[in-house]
Amino acid sequence: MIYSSLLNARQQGEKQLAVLIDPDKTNRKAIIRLCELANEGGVSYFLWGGSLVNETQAEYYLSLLRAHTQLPIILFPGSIYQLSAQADALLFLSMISGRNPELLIGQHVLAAPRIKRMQLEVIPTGYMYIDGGNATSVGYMSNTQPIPADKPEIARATALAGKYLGHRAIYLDAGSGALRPVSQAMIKAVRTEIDDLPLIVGGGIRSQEQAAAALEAGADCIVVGNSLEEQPELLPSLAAVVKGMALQP
Ligand code: 1GP
Repeated sequence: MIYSSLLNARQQGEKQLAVLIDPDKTNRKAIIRLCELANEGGVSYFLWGGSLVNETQAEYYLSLLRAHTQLPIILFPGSIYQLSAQADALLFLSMISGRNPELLIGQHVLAAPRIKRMQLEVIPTGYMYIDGGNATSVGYMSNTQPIPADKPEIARATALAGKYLGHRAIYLDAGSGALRPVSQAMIKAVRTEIDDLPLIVGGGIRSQEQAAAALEAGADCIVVGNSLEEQPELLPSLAAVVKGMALQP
């Protein structure tokens, strides 16, 4: 079970790296190359999802991923068209930073019977969009405003509400291609409120320093997409940072 592996890693002080494959931005060759690099070690999961992907593309790219890696695949869906039984688990995202009812409950009602039929492992996740200094697809597509980057107290209260609502994980996301990743102050503020819930952080992480900063502040799992799409060869160095952080007391 994927959720147990997130929890176990947290309990054992291990940090994790997830590679995001966004089918809107990638191609066959790039996916195969990322799989080769990820299979060498240091990657815990593939996250899979995008803004515009339809069902046909979803199945095609998931089969491709399945054929080239044994690593767990977690759906990070941008819409109900991105559900697939080929994945191992689903982040059942409720966009708790926003006030769009469709992304708090509406789409979930449409998705739930399909998810049940697919027998996917469901991980209820409080998803929080944090301002990363630029307009991103998530902001535009979700029709929501991000939490301002200099308001950790709002992020903190939102994460606490997410925990009380029963979410099993919190995802702080500056959005794919963010100019600035989520700050350490924001990550620390959220970490203090959510006890042992796994904290996933992504958006705009491009360097070893940024990866280390997020993990040091309290992220359990970082998600990297854009920078690996541009430069897949960065993967081993990012994986080394994640592994190194786990070894620290
Ligand atoms: C976006 O958190 C992910 O939802 C990853 O962001 O593509 O900027 O790495 P990047």
